[in-house]
Amino acid sequence: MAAIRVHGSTVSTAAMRVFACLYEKELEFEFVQINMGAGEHKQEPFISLNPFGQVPAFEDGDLKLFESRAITQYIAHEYAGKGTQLIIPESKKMAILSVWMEVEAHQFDPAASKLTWELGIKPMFKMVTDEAVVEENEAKLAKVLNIYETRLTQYKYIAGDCFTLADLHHIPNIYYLMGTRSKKLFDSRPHVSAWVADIMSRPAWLKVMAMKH
Ligand SMILES: N[C@@H](CCC(=O)N[C@@H](CS)C(=O)NCC(=O)O)C(=O)O
Repeated sequence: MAAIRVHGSTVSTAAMRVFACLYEKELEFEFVQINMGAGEHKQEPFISLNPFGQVPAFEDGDLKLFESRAITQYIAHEYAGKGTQLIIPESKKMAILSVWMEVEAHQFDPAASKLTWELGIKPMFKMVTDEAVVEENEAKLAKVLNIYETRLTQYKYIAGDCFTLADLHHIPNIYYLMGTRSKKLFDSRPHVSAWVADIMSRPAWLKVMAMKH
């Protein structure tokens, strides 16, 4: 049995965030598929791993975690010597990286997740898209991306000159949105568009994509 286990679904943006991190760090792991359609994430044994009943849940030996961004930060610290360096071992630079991880979680993700749901996931399950929600959240996301466009004229990546967790955390929602009409919000901003092309072509992300087939 592998020491690292991820319980989740390859449809879940939060689970994909963890898979991308594990592949960047070149770590082996076991994927335990949770059948969300059957509600397995709301029942035992899953809710012993995450009482909030959301995927992913994570185990590394005795350590049990949930919340995808807490999991990626654990992996990046615990396995600092392996694979891609996703954090910065200098406190001021790390503080800036933390700022942009918070920006992703509290500015980018709320709007991006709603658009992923309305335009990416709902059509997959033949559910009807709520146009008012799309309009409201495209406007919110556009404002966030204006700030990213300015930031990315100064730096190649969102937290500085290197690819870090702050970039990685964005990838799953951007993956869904690039297959929807919200793609235009990224394409119309040249520096955002170049950043998207760069982070979406990382070999670790291509391995996450391969898990879906
Ligand atoms: N903040 C959590 C969010 C987890 C989350 O929303 N997971 C979704 C799938 S992406 C889920 O399990 N949804 C089912 C539900 O909430 O019932 C994280 O980053 O891990």
